[in-house]
Amino acid sequence: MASEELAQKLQRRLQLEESGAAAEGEAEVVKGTAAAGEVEERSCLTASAGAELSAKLCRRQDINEGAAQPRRAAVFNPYTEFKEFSRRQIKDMERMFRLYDSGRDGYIDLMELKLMMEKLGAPQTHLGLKNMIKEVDEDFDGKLSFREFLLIFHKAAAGELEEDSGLLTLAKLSEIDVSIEGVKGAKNFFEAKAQALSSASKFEAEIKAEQDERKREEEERKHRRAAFRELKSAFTQ
Ligand SMILES: [Ca+2]
Ligand SMILES: [Ca+2]
Repeated sequence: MASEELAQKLQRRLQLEESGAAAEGEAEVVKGTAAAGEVEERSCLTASAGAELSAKLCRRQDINEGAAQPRRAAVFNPYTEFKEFSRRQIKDMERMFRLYDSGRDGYIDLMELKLMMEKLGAPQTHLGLKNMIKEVDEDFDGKLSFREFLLIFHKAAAGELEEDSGLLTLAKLSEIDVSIEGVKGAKNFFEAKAQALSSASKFEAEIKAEQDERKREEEERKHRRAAFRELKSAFTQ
């Protein structure tokens, strides 16, 4: 049966439905709740196996008439979603994303982000890394998709990131020249990068100090335990 013929039949049935008359021999048809997406405006019938077919026919008819909405693209298109960036910038971001997605699974996970920040010269604490991901993790899977990665630069360029946040540091240390706001006194990108590096080395020093502190505490504990053992043996003798 030609699809046109089917569509005509369906159209006729829809008319019957709309005018309140029951279609002949179609008593089992249930008027469904509005179908999601492209068919809902046409009050297509859904909710039964037969209805599924009619929804398909309905869409076919729409396509024939040129009235169908294109299906929402399942593939994320960075060029249309991040119009503020040039193609070159997005290419650069993609290159950077691929470079640090060493597992090549299309995501930058916590360990990969850790390595990235180390390579950029701004190592972060475990908590710092988690917070970086959390700030752009739209789907809450604990890792960065390419879209979420672009969000970092989007937020950086829009001045939506804290001055000393890990994400802003990442954006500034990347080789990608998006005009970044919120950098006090920085005349240009390269100056911003120099500033970020100096605050990164400050941060590195802080991490080092934290580690030294932990080492010192561990030493103290050892000493105390040794002293305690000595004291105990003195009493038990
Ligand atoms: Ca990965
Ligand atoms: Ca995610």
